[in-house]
Amino acid sequence: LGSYGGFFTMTQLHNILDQMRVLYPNLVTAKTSIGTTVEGRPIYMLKISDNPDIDEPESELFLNAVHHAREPMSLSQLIYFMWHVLESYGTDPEITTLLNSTEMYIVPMVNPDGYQQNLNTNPNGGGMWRKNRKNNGNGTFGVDINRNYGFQWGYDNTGSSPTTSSDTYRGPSAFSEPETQAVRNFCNAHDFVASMDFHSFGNYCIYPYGYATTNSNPELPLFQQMGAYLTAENGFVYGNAVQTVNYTANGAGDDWKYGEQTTKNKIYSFTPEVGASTDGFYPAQSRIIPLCESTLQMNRKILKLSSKFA
Ligand code: 0X9
Ligand code: ZN
Repeated sequence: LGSYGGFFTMTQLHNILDQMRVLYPNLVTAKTSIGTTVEGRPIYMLKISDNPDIDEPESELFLNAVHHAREPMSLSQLIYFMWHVLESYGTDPEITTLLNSTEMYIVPMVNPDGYQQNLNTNPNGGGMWRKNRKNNGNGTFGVDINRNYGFQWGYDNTGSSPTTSSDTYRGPSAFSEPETQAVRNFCNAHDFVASMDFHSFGNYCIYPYGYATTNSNPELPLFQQMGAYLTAENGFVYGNAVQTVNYTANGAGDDWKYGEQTTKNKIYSFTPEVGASTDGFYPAQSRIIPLCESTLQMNRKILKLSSKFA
């Protein structure tokens, strides 16, 4: 547990990522930056696999967290899962086989500027900043980077806001933000078959599309099957984004990962919302480990699922 109400400070996160490499140099790369934020922070990525420093012809999985600054539980459970995988290699036959046959790419914190903003204002947790820290030039700050992706961006002018002060401000144009550009470029440079973008809260596991009430996902039955499989242990409510959370959202990362890349390498993308509604954005310290446990089997399963795709 970290010292930010039980969550990780930025320094603690960086130390953990470095420590993973020190302890498991044969399973994890050193942290590398995939882009630089508005305020100049690196967006770190680690790869976990056997022979991590070599690009092997294996199925690729992409996991990321903290698009939204006030959702630190999404980070904690991802770090927990990373340790689990690293510690299990060589003793747990399933994890061993999976790491031998897949490559996991992990961006634990897409929005470090927003996260640091909450750390600055509420050093014991509780800060409610959501967006990045773009200076909108009119006295307001922040773009919701989960409304800034270039798939049906701004669709119908609902499900994201053109108003700069809004918590769901979509930005001046699709991919206007360095954080979404970094994720886009990273995905385009890889061949991911599946992805999870962790958020909180609600104990959901949702999938595309979220931009419109009329769902045009051509593979809904397959997603339904995968959703049932992924959530069999934790009982998260799974389903299409709009029906599950009951609002439309356009320019979200999950829609882009699946929709925009259908002609190239379609990514089966999921958005888990970690934590019960009673947990809120900053669960009590005693809840952090149980919530990390709540996603463990689901996270193992997305790894297993990605190994099934060539
Ligand atoms: O609204 C969001 O960005 C996510 N929920 S949150 O409370 N963490 O902000 C859900 C996004 C789900 N995906 C789509 N609607 N496409
Ligand atoms: Zn979120």
